[in-house]
Amino acid sequence: LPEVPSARPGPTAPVLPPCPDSPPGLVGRLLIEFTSPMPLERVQRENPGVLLGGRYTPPDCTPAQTVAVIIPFRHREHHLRYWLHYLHPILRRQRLRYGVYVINQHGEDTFNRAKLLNVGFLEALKEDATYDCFIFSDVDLVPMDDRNLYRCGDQPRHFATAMDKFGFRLPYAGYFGGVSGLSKAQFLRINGFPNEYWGWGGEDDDIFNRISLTGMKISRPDIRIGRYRMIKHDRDKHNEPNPQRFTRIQNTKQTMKRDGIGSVQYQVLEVSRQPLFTNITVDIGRPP
Ligand code: UDH
Repeated sequence: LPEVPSARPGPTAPVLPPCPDSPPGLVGRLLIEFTSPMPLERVQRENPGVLLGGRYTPPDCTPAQTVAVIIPFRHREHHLRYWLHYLHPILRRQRLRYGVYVINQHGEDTFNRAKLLNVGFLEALKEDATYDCFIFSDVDLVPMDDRNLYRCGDQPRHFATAMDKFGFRLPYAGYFGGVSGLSKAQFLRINGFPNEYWGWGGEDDDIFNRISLTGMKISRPDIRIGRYRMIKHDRDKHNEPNPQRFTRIQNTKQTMKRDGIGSVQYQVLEVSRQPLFTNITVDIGRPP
């Protein structure tokens, strides 16, 4: 029989071993504080291995997943600098192949966190179709332990299980806010996130409902590992508590079929590749 030619990489492309399940070199508990100023130049200097647009690939192993980290954003430059300062080294130690996407809501209309996250999912995939894991993180949340691995698993994951502002425990059993992660397949299975939560609150509970209604179960790190520091801030302008949230979360079962990743409408105004992240400025419209 003729020998079947195998696709061998050339001598310049060494085959790296798979990245280990438990990365060596993690440090565990971390000291996180937000007092000293954090110039972006310093963060850039400290992260020379991060490529334009906030992309990183481990030099010494082949990761099982490609992770898009999606941050909903408007007017929080100061928080973003701390986030980048703390997270890039953590994600690097976790041996992730990843990219960071800041989804910046254009204009001053009411903020819409979940819709921005939908935009992030689609736009990250447009840039790199190999993303198969999506981590959605608020800009003001920094993990206090690098054993809290930013990866996807066989169920949707909630990472922020023990935030300082909630006394280092879950505020309620169904809490899915702050930092969460879904594989591409899990995200599509729930039709993504709702687009109709304008203003603060409820969208994370709607996402929790979507997950339960499709028969999935949330996975979480132990509260000793899932600890987070939140950067203290006042309520933002144009993100007032949404009075509709209580009735909306009663109706997820009906609304999730028509409202989600399949129906999101927006217009990208600018994509800019910064040294430590990709900024996507987007017009997502305004509440009806
Ligand atoms: N976000 C922005 N800009 C905004 C509003 C929200 O970037 O104007 C993003 C940001 O990633 C933030 C996330 O959306 O982390 C969640 O919004 P939030 O931080 O306002 O929500 P949280 O529940 O705080 O953390 C609510 C207001 C608390 C006021 C407390 C006063 N002591």
